[in-house]
Amino acid sequence: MIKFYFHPSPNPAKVALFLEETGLPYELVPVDTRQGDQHADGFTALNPNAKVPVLVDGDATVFDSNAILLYLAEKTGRFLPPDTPADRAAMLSWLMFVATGIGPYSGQCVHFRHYAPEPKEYPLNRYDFEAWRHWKILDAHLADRAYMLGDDYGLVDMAVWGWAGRVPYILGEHAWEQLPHLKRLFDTIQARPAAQRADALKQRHAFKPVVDDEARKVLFPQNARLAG
Ligand SMILES: N[C@@H](CCC(=O)N[C@@H](CS)C(=O)NCC(=O)O)C(=O)O
Repeated sequence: MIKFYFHPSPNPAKVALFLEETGLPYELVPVDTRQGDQHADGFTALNPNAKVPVLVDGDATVFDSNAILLYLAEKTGRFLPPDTPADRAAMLSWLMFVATGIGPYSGQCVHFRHYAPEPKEYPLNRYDFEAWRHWKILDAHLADRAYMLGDDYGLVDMAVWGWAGRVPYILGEHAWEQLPHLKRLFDTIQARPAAQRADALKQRHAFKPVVDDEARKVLFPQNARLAG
């Protein structure tokens, strides 16, 4: 059976949604990143990048959330666009836009908005600007289509959903007012039973609820050099 290494955070959420949409049987393996589980030898043997999600399917090990989405879509033949060069090009472009733009800039924006010590005006200004710029590109793209690739819900929408749930935390509490098309997509996906089931996975394990000093040490180990 598929093993899904999970923490209730944006990148694993995308994969949780795909698994719940397809009904593929899987075993949930909690990785409490606030307790440092991602640095355990057994886990880094699966993902040398020490981050969730990871999927183990027989002798196949896949890490990086968008790679996992593509792997599962190709395995099941589900949630892929029509097999034409133009449709596949659009799918790859937007999937990689989420992987290399939305995710990393949103993650850094969260870091500087919520976790970094002062002075942070310069990095917050940069990452807030870049995160907004990426989210506004998605919003404009969604102005005249129901889903990321047109009329049909698919794996790119799932990749967007994983991060979209955190938009007010990433960009500020009134951010949705400036992203109406994205909000419409998010609400549409959020209403799906599979999204409710994916959200509920966090209740399957007593994940550490706070980012305290101990959690900061395992999440941001580079900061130890700055202390004292
Ligand atoms: N590019 C990776 C990024 C994965 C990632 O950043 N995962 C976060 C949770 S959303 C994590 O494991 N954080 C713990 C850490 O950085 O130590 C992906 O898309 O899967």
